[in-house]
Amino acid sequence: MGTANDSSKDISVRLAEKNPKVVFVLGGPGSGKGTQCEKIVQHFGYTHLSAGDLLRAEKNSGSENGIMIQNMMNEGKIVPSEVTIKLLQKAMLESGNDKFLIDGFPRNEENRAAFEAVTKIEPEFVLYFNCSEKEMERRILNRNQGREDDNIETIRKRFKVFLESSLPVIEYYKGKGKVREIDAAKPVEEVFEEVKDIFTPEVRKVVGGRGWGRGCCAIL
Ligand code: UP5
Ligand code: MG
Repeated sequence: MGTANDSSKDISVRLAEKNPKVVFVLGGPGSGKGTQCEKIVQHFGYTHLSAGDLLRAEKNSGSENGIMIQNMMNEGKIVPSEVTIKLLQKAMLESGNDKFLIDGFPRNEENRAAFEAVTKIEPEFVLYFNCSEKEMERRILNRNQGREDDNIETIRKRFKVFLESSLPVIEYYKGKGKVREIDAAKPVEEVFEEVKDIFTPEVRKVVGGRGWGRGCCAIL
């Protein structure tokens, strides 16, 4: 008879068979992760998985973890890795796609190590939206989507957790040469211009460009 362990192993094995391509999309609260992911999906055929959205859906489904998730999110705290990783794995398996933008995860060192240990997936790269707290706060307070954690008290806690726990994850990937950093304080379309460059393969940039100029020689 299968145990809980067997079934979590099973999901990891089935996911590994898909050999998914993963990009982690990181940045502070309100830096524009969700906004840019929507645009990447339209242009580059990825599936967008926001860890925060998956947790909110889990909370609303009345699951046994619902109250715990709600309490942690309202305090800006990081939900245990086990819960988030299961939701991400399930969403990846259920999707017909094999290219994923994982938005807002991993948020701390433990998230990162657990995801790697459980799924054996290494991200292709990490997209990091760098933005000032002042601008992020302004955006969140203007958002008006009824998110319970979009109040000034929780926003401050989210910023603190980002600085203390999430930035070290970005530093870790910087050390591996995997971070693609974007100035996210600019208007949405300008940010996306930079994002597009990162997702466009060198060869397509050259062929699709204005001609066979210097860019072409640089890659030959
Ligand atoms: N906007 C976007 N880009 C703009 C631009 N360039 N110029 C001007 N305005 C811009 O954008 C925020 C707002 O700004 C929007 O109104 C947008 O129109 C505007 P959005 O794209 O939503 O930013 P995003 O970075 O996605 O902000 P979000 O608030 O979703 O980020 P968080 O990281 O805070 O939220 P998330 O949903 O990822 O997590 C919420 C909580 O869930 C966490 O605090 C934590 O408690 C929990 N959580 C976990 O525990 N574990 C996880 O793995 C994930 C989440
Ligand atoms: Mg978001």
